[in-house]
Amino acid sequence: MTITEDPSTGTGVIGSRLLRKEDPVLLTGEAVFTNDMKVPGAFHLAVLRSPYAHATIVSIDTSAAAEMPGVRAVYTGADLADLWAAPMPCAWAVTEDMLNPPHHPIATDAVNFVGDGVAVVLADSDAIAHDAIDAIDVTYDPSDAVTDLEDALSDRVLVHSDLGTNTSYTWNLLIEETDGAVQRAFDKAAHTVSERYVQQRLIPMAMEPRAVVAIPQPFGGDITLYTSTQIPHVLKVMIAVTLGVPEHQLRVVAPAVGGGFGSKLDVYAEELLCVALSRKHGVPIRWNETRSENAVATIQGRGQIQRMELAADANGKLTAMRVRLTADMGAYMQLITPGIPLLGAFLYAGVYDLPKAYDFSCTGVFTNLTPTDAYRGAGRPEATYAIERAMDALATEIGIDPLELRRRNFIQPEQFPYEACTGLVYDSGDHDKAATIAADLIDYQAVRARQATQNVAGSTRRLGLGVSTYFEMCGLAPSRVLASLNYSAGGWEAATVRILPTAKVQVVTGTSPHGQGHETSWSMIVADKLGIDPADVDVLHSDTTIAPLGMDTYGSRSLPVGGVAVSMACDKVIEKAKQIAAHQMEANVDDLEFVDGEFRVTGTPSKSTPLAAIAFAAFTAHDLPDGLEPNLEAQVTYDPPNFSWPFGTHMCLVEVDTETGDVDVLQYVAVDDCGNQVNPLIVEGQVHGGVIQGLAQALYEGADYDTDGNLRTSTLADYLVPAASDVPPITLGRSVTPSPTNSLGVKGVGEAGTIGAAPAVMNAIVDALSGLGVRDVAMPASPNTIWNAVASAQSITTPGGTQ
Ligand code: MCN
Repeated sequence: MTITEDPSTGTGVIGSRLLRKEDPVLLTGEAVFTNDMKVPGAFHLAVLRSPYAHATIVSIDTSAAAEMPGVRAVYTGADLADLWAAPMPCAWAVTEDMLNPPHHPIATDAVNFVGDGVAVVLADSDAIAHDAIDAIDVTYDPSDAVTDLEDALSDRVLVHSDLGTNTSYTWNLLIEETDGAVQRAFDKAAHTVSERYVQQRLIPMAMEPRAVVAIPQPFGGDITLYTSTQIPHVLKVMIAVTLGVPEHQLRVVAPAVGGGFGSKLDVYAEELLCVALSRKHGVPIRWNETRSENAVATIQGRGQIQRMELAADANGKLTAMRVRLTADMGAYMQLITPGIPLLGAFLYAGVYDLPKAYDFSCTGVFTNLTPTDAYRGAGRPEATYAIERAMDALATEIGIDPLELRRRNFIQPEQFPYEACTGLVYDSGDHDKAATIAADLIDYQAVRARQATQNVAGSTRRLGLGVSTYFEMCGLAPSRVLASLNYSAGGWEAATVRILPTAKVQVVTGTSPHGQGHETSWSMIVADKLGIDPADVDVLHSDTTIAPLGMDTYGSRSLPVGGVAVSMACDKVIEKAKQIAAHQMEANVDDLEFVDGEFRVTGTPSKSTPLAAIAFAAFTAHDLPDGLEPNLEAQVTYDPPNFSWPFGTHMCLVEVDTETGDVDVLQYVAVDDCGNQVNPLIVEGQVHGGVIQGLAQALYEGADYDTDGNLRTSTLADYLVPAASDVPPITLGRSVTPSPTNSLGVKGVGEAGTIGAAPAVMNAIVDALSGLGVRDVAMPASPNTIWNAVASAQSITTPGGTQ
């Protein structure tokens, strides 16, 4: 495996493959998830959910439910109307005229998707609450449901009739210089392709469904919310706004969280219900989501139709790009629903040197389906899919190898920092290097030769090699850029480093890990900086009282923003310790250096004081410089100057059985460049997980709805999350191009695998079948879909007719 050296700093803890310190508690089952909490006296909440995708609520009779033993209260939406100070929050009004109908935790007059909340029960146990739900009698007046995106655009049936349209917004990215340039380039192009891709809806299916416990304090109105969330800090602010609860009386805690993948980057009805009802009743309220409930009541991801046009000159050099996107919002806007396509808008040009001839437009439409929102990659896997599939289509059109076409278009290393066609500046990259490592690992030329002998006329097992390259925009994000996109929060992150009297260290971080290993990574950064053992560092997080400042975890932001903040806080605390050391050593501050955990007089290494002695001196405060506060603690709030720009090349080798439609993934190669790696073991784990999620979109997963808006894949028997046995051999290579934007030289990696994988797999499948005339295969590429694609291309008559 070709691996370039890991540049590391300090003692070399950074860059080492330290086992994750958070794992023992998870592996032994000792970790406490929200639903594990024992809360005496709690009422259990259950939500009655609409069985119709689109209906008017005619009447609700709760009397039978209310009389059941153990039932404490039953509420309809109308009963609860006074509890809401504002509608459910959407933090991203992407245009000024974006339509966003008010949405409350429980519906009042109409339901707009299967799973929409209609009434709630509070009872002494979950079982009683669920039984009581069944005893509520609701009369609905159902109407046609809008379940198809293109049908939604036609406004044939309106999801929210008072809006007069299903279109919420249209957002364009056509910068001034490109005006006219796009059409001129298409007019002059030697080659063009025009493609249509469908990003099926995906169900995030985190291993732990959502769970909530709200506990009011006995006096004074304070309340603590325990919830399986990625965003305790954002949630606290949003609850304060939506419920009118004074923010200083709210504490939000995310205990152990069993994955989120973006789906727990949201403000959910049940969180608001538990807080509001625990205040109303003065008792703890808890709610636990069932697996099938999770499939409809937690957001879904993707759900886009992409139209992608490329123009190229005779050499295949890209000259212009036009993207038209229709994005499925679902029935309502959740926290950042409308912004997801914008996160992709900046990446359709991928890793390619596209002139300023880029025209992007997206339209967000309502449907009678579960709301969509962030799902691993959020907009960026979709963008990468479109450009990488279209590059293969262009290669076919021109008649050259897809990797060669990519090479002709790569942004070259000397072009960085590179101002992209979108106006954003990519800080660094070396795409040819990543592609070359991947090609070596998969033995690209040998595979092409194998294909030539295997994919001959009559062959029913055909080899396909798929390439996908990507640039990712992560580390979200500079606050000013977020402001320019109308996003209503900042992109900074906070960290405190506190050296305790015995030289053990506490780190307080505003990130909120839920599987990414921040406790280990942040300990390694601190250990490296302070010259101590990572075991001597404790990382405190995910509790807004312990860590009051933070912007939480999503968008692969935690290391390039939060981890960098930790590193900066170390620098700051060292500076303070240096003042104490200089005072005690009777030296000039400027003459001291901090090396291997001790302060030394530069040039006189024998004259030194260990950090531990300074830590104790700060505690006793017996002999500190005048005016210096007696603590060794530093806080940093870091707003990054740019996004973080990881990149990479993935390649996939498949064998497709044309008689059964079965796909065998023979080899998968991922080369992801995320700059310096704090912990390669964690990075590899993140890439593995991401690749499998991307591969799952390509081969297995898809939220399947009937035309009435019923989800047909609401259990794990129907929704095909890959099992360990479905995971192909994955070979990882890496290149290391340190980020010049931050002091650690790091870029995020949490979504990279997902971004690279789906196009690599689908390009491989289409490559395998291209000799049979297949140009595209829809995701998920199930055996049935593949068989039909082959049959259709070959015009075979099947028992069901011509397919
Ligand atoms: N890392 C590193 N060196 C790098 C980059 C990252 O050592 N150059 C390490 C970091 O120190 C951190 C981990 O990799 O321990 C991920 O860091 P980062 O890329 O900053 O991503 P975040 O921590 O912000 O995680 C968010 C990302 C996203 S957006 C989704 S979605 C996702 C993902 O992480 N959801 C996950 N990975 C997940 N992993 C698990 N187990 N569960 C989820 O829900």
